[in-house]
Amino acid sequence: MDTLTLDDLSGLPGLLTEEEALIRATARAFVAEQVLPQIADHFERKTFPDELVPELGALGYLGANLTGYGCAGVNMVSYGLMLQEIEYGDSGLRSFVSVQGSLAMYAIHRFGSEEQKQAHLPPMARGQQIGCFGLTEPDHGSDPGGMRTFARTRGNTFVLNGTKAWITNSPVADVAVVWAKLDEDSHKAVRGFIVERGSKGFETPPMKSKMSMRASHTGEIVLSDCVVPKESMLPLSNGLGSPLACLNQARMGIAWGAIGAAKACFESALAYARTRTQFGKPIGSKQLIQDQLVEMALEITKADLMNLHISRLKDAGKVTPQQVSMCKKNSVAQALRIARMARAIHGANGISLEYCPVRHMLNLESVYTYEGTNEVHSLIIGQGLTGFSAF
Ligand code: TGC
Ligand code: FAD
Repeated sequence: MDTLTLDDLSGLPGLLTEEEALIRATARAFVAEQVLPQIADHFERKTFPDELVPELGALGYLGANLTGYGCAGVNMVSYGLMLQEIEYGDSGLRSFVSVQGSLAMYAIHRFGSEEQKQAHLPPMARGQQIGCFGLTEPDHGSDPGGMRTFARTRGNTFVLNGTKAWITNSPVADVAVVWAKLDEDSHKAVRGFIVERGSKGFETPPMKSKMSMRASHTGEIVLSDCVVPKESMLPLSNGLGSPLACLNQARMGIAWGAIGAAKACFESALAYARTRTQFGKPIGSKQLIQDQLVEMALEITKADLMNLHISRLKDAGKVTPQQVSMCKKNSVAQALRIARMARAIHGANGISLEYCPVRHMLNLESVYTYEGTNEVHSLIIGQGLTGFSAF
């Protein structure tokens, strides 16, 4: 008999414009041809497919929802759809695209001078300059306002001191957007700085022993009397709200992306359940397995429709940070649940990299924590509902 797909259940294709559908199909083909055949091997060897970066640029995926400076200028829905397809491949590759576009490029686009935009955005859009975004510190993750990275004025320069930890792309970044407190400022307001590789006192050692996001470069940014020109400061950045505004962009993309990983896990579990036989019948004919598959499909459908709705609001300039938190929290928590269920449906084979669920499951543990942990997003929404800050 004919079987239903996730798209049949959600009706998502009927809610997309022709351009959005084309962007989705192109990203799907790119991932099928260039990512899926090699990604498990990269994950196992703890390497990143660096050769795909120029291709990501050529396809217009880097800073895709920014306008001008060689960026594609697509809407949030199109950007979300492309991130979903990319994370169907691997969360590490989607992280690369998110950090490059939604964090490093967005920060320069929104808070930078015209000279900074001209110098960095076109090569970053082409994938010829790699960026990273340094907000988290070893002792300040959920609470970035407590950061201990400082910028001190010295003549025509700033001298930066501090350490950022768990920074995606930092080991290979040509430019780092670093958030630091301005020492001379009585309020010690947080400002953004563009630090170029090669600056004296700038080091980016990789994080060791990662069991998640293995196909992704993750490192520290160590600033030891790092001297940068005065023009390195992002002139329009002012206060913690500046990096948090960048997070709004990235979090919405992550909400779409995580459901891409969930879809890959669901499809793998469905295919396995239809062919794996136990007690003389396919396990997919068993009620308990069907119940799990239905649960996965339901959560994927709900997340897709919520992400689409909130992204349409974002495209209309009407979204709130709490709505973005809802999407990030829901998508990632459900994707992680789905990955675990899919892993279990594969039995012992589920712990092998031959099947995708265990790789996605391990990656999603990072996604659950970064860009605001699951709990931080509860507190953001909870504050909105009650009026009380419970951080
Ligand atoms: P709070 O006093 O609430 O806010 C400080 C200022 O910021 C404003 N603000 C926002 N502005 C824009 N968008 C938002 N979402 C905003 N949230 C707050 C706020 O209005 C205020 O402005 P002003 O003018 O009054 O000063 O700050 P708080 O210190 O109490 O902290 C609030 C909290 C906990 C919500 C925030 O710090 C937070 O979101 N913590 C989580 C940290 C986080 O998400 N880090 C992510 C690092 S980057 C990353 O993980 C990249 S991984 C990417 C990848 O590989 O894909
Ligand atoms: P903590 O803040 O120490 O939290 C520990 C636990 O306490 C969590 O469960 C948290 O939910 C809980 N908790 C904290 N505060 C509260 C509270 N008030 N009430 C209740 N519970 C609370 N950062 C960047 O700046 N740039 C990057 O590119 C980047 N990439 C990353 C890539 C990876 C693979 C990973 C794993 C992380 C990355 N991060 C990045 C860091 C990430 O944003 C932080 O890990 C995250 O913000 C959480 O901070 P933390 O790890 O210090 O945890």
